Amino acid sequence: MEMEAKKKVLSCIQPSGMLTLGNYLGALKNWLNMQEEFDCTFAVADLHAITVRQEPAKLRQQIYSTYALMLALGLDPEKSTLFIQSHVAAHSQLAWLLSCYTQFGEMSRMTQFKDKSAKHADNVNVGLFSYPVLMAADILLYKPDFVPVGADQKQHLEIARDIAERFNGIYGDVFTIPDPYIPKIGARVMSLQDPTKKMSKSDENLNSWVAILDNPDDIMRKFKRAVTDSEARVCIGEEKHGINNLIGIYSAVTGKTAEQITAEFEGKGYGDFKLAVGEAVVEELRPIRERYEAIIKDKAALEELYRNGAQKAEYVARKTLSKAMKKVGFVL
Ligand code: ATP
Ligand code: LTN
Repeated sequence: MEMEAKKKVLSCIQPSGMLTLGNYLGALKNWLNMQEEFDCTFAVADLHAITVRQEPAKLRQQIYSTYALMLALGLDPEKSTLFIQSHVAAHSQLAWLLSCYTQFGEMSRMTQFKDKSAKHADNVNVGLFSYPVLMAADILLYKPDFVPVGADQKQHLEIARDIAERFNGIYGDVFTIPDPYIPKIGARVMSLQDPTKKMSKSDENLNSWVAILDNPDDIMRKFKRAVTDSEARVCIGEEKHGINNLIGIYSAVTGKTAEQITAEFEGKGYGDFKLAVGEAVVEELRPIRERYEAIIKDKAALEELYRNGAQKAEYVARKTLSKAMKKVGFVL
């Protein structure tokens, strides 16, 4: 019997600071789960990171660190293609092409642009505006079937699909139309201090987010201080944003359902529950942090891996870019 080709997956993550438990549960953990079943390509989206001003030395450090974290997580360069976005020029090249097939009006509706331009009012640059076009290029170059992301990226993925459909509508079958892959649990991890807001590494309140690389003491402290409510019953409730979030985190880490969690903590207080969530998170993240510390020390090995990864990615990306350019009428 002929082996069916594996379906393809692509995703990227920005090296824009310490990655959080939200990034982990919303995106990275799924990448790992998909690695065996799919043909996966994952990148550090460094080009996206400069849509907000970055300090050069810090950006460089974060690119290394994000790549090392992908390895520490268990992503395997033998099985998946792991690379750094700016190393494959086709991303910027296709982004330019696609920007000429994207309307100003549709970009203006992107909620992330509205949020980020309000937050960085002194630097509302054109890159921040056209960011979803570059993201569409990242995706379409690799013809993925699925793109695993957190819920906040859904709108960007829809635009990528619209752009691809428009382009295919004019020129024939160039791009695959990708489907989002958003986890049922963990797609939207909320701030521990204001659980109506998404957990974000750019939040100034350091108790509001847990970094994947935080040490166990810090993780426990942050969970102990997590905002809850006055009802003192561990169950999902419409107004129980803090507890809902902690149940979501505990469920994503342990695989238990909300009902099982409610049963487990029947008759116990929030104090016990917070400790249990903290401990589960500490144990989930411990091996990642330990592997990370070993990997980040060996820059030469890292460099070899990301160079090989870029070569593999380049091969695929070039083919798609050439096809798109030919269709448009460029002389190759
Ligand atoms: P910022 O918080 O600074 O706005 P970000 O963390 O949203 O940045 P990325 O680092 O690019 O931006 O996000 C990488 C992935 O993590 C995306 O797929 C995103 O959907 C997911 N993600 C980010 N925050 C959360 C969260 N709180 N819950 C679930 N998924 C998240
Ligand atoms: N915009 C995404 C990061 C990102 C991405 C991508 C995700 C850049 N390119 C391609 C999926 C596919 C973010 O901010 N989370």
